[in-house]
Amino acid sequence: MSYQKKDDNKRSEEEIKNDNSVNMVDVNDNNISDAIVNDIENKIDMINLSEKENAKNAEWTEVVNNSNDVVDVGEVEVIEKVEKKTALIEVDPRPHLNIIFIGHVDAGKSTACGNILYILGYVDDRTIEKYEREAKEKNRESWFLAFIMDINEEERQKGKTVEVGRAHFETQDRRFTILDAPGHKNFIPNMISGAAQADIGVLIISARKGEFETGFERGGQTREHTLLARTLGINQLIVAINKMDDPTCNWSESRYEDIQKKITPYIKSCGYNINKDVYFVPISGLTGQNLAE
Ligand SMILES: Nc1nc2c(ncn2[C@@H]2O[C@H](COP(=O)(O)OP(=O)(O)OP(=O)(O)O)[C@@H](O)[C@H]2O)c(=O)[nH]1
Ligand SMILES: [Mg+2]
Repeated sequence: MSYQKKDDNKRSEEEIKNDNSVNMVDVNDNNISDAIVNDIENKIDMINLSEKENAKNAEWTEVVNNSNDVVDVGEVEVIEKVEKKTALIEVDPRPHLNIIFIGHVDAGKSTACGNILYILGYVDDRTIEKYEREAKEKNRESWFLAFIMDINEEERQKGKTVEVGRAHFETQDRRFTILDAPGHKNFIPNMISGAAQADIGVLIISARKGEFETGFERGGQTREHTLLARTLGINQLIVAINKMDDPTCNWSESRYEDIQKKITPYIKSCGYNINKDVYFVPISGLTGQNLAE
């Protein structure tokens, strides 16, 4: 590109000095005019370059949008993870509830939890038969359903839950996680950590002769667990009066009512509204009556 000084040679120096359109540069100075020309040329080149880059970027975006092949592996993984997460949220919109089973040692919490899973079809017959054999070998025949929840050797050997057991089940419109707390007073810290995660509590009380009395009236864990549950934010309580099949009570209405009458004032004193937040039910965790409903 060249710069033409047209007709300037015909004008007097005075004229040229007074001409504002050319005053900004000394038109006689070839070096300066060349610098300006170069500068303009550079600017044009830069504009062309950025236009080219923009076009290239647009092309690239189009390719990325149309094909996964050009996205690197790391990006693909991130996209897949996000898609999976979104899919999970979309696939299962049912609400989820954590239910904790609490109560005095040997009240039948693990048996009830295990039997719920069995009744709902989460445990097959072969596994149950295996647990029956194992329980027999350990002289704990009646504990075979508890073995569904009590999975470590120490728990099975002693017939006592130590760690909070966890299991999942679902119904048509809800998903549940059951938490099986230990009843023994030595494991209260574990019970607390389980109860702190729970939305609803199931207080299991044994109706067997002597067991209700030990668990409630003689300093058992029934009271402590109820108070802890309330303190830890469990606002709804199902009180399941268990072992109703046992020969010492044999589904006796008077035994059920007697236990209900004795325990109600204590539950109230923990802060529960008996009519609104508490639901009583007679059950047998072992035979499964009133369990899954
Ligand atoms: N007859 C009868 N026995 C039951 C019932 N539920 C539990 N048992 C028995 O009670 C004993 C203790 O049962 P578990 O389920 O281990 O009791 P738990 O409340 O989990 O005990 P911890 O975990 O030690 O607090 C076992 O021998 C069970 O067979 C029941 O509904 N009827
Ligand atoms: Mg247990």
